[in-house]
Amino acid sequence: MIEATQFLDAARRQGIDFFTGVPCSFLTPLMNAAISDARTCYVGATSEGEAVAIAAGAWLAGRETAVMFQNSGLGNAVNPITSLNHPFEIPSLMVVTWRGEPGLKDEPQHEMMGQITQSLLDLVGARRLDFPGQADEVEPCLAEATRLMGETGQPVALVQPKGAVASSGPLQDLPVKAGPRAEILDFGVDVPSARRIDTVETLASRLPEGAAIIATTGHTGRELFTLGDDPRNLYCVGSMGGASAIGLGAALNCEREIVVLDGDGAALMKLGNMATIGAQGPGNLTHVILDNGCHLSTGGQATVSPNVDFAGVAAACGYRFAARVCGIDAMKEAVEAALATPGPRLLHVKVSTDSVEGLGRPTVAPRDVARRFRAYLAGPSA
Ligand SMILES: Cc1ncc(C[n+]2csc(CCOP(=O)(O)OP(=O)(O)O)c2C)c(N)n1
Repeated sequence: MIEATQFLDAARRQGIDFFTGVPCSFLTPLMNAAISDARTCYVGATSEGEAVAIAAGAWLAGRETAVMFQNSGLGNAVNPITSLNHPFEIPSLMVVTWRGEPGLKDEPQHEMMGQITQSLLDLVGARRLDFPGQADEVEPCLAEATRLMGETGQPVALVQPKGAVASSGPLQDLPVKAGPRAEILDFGVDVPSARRIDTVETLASRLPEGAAIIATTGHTGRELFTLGDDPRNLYCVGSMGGASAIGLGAALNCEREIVVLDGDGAALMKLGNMATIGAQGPGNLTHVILDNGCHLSTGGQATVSPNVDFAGVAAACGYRFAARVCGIDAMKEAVEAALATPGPRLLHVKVSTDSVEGLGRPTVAPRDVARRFRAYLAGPSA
């Protein structure tokens, strides 16, 4: 058995001081110690996949990260691990608990995952090391994990068995305080919606110098690329729904304005992300949901977005600016008003279903996109 502080101190010595995750009773000592320690940053996520994406965003902004969750949440994390960490070569330490360990008494819902946790981690390409069993194993374990992450650019997982960490001191957590609810603004009601590519162009040309843009999977990222490749752009070719969580991780760790281009389908897939953004409240984050009412990238199947007031959701989640926008002129006004207000900000922009002839695909490999984006975020902001 080890002490939580031994693990956290050793992690910090390796530069790992940004933690995110979803609780598990096996994780209580480690997670509560990370939350309570003023020298580490901890962001509670609504799902394990969100945590993986938040950590990726933090890494892009220069942090070294650890994600902690129960093995039952590994399923929730498979998509971002395989389509974000893997292609972009974004490393993160992953502490995954071992509920349902064969031979130990546990609940029936953990039995199957308990049998496949290690093989599932192997399958998704995470490198795996044994969780340190005693104090003198902690430092070498974290040093080796850091070496492996540097060498491979991939996550390294430690499967934490029951009782591996001694209970730590009392949890010192700051409860989330609900602030005043933002008034929902309307820009350009009852005007025809514009093409998404024109809307993105209008937005991109109005951003302050030094802003960065994170575009969701599918045609949105391809349209951003078609408008002009730039080191300030991150094209999320996978991790559907993860763009806003990546944006949160980045915004919390850099001064720059971070702009997320989301789709209605993608935003609905990970609606919990908005609750985390509202609670964390980064002033430099603008979340733009480009709502064409369908999954255009996969053939136009309807989403339920006509029934969803994203600006209302954002206001209810604690965003400080929330607006509904329709049309190019309205977009110009809305961007100006949004950027004059501290974030987080949400622009729910109705766009048409027109697609673009000859749409490009990012020609820069995801690995290189991630590294140039990380270098861009590290550079002097305007
Ligand atoms: C987890 C996951 N499920 C499904 C897909 C397939 N897929 C790619 S883009 C897309 C549609 C995204 O819809 P939306 O966010 O509304 O953007 P749009 O297609 O309209 O540009 C889907 C379903 C995927 N890439 N990942």
